[in-house]
Amino acid sequence: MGPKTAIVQAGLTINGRRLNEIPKPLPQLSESEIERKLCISRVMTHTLGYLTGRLLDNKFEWLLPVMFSRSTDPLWPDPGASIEKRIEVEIYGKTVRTTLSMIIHKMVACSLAFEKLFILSPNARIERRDRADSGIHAYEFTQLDFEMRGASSKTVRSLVEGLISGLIKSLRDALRHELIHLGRFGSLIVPETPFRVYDRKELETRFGENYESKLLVKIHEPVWITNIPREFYDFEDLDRDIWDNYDLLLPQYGEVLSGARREWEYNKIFGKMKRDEVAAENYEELLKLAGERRLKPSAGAGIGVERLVSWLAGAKHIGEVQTFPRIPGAVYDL
Ligand code: ASN
Repeated sequence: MGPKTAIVQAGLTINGRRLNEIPKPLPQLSESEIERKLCISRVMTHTLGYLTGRLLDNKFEWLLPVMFSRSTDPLWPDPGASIEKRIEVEIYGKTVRTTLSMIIHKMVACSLAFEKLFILSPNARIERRDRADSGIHAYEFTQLDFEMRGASSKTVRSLVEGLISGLIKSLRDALRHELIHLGRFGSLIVPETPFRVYDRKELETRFGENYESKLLVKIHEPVWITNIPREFYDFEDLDRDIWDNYDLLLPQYGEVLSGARREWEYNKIFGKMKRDEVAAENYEELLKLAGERRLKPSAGAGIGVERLVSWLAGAKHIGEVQTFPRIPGAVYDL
């Protein structure tokens, strides 16, 4: 019996949730829990195979991720962000940050070299520990991040709709037994396309500031929310006060994707950094490229892989979808 099992039996809690209710580390799972883990893992394997396969069919280039950079996503200002700690370390005499998302790398790579690209990218976001109870936050997760030069938001949204509905169809064909075991075969239906699109301003008028949680319990299929004020890299029409960006929301499970058409002009990017008090010195290369007009218009998005699979598999907690759970506030040996 390891020390953590002893804690579970003592009935201690993390953030008000009994420790044995949050997903346990792999070595502590019972046989039937391992069986469930295996079914979820097959959904994950199929999902990764399907999505990467479809992107490759569409002539996307598959890039490998990086983990330390001088520039990473500021995740600010972002209404959904809840970062407790930002990891900065010094290597070779320079300060680098662990990847919060590869948005900056995507913009640069898409502008300079690859018209269409995707990356399965580990993101380390040290979420506030009270997020353990949300069941949808993990302090490390993987994004399927993609970007397309010259694309419109509509093109990206249609691509995503095709990917999600095709994936569900293919899962139902290939993993019937696993979906039945997970109690998801009856309820996981192929959503109709195009998905419904809501404007954030209209939702605020209808539901108030907490529009997202109110909408989540009303919907039965994935829906888009557009026009969300957030980080400098999403395109903002300053005259009309409209953001050309989007989130994809899954029923109950919440935001599974965020994306946008991007800014590419130096004055706008630099002006927005100043306005939002984002440290421009952390984005020297991006600003230099924008100044030289080498940054190109693009659009893209990132899919939270574990959240998508949580919804597909009907997971009780996102940690169930991770072989080695990364639950805010709960650090295991593995
Ligand atoms: N991946 C997102 C995007 O493409 C950015 C993020 O994760 N914050 O816009």
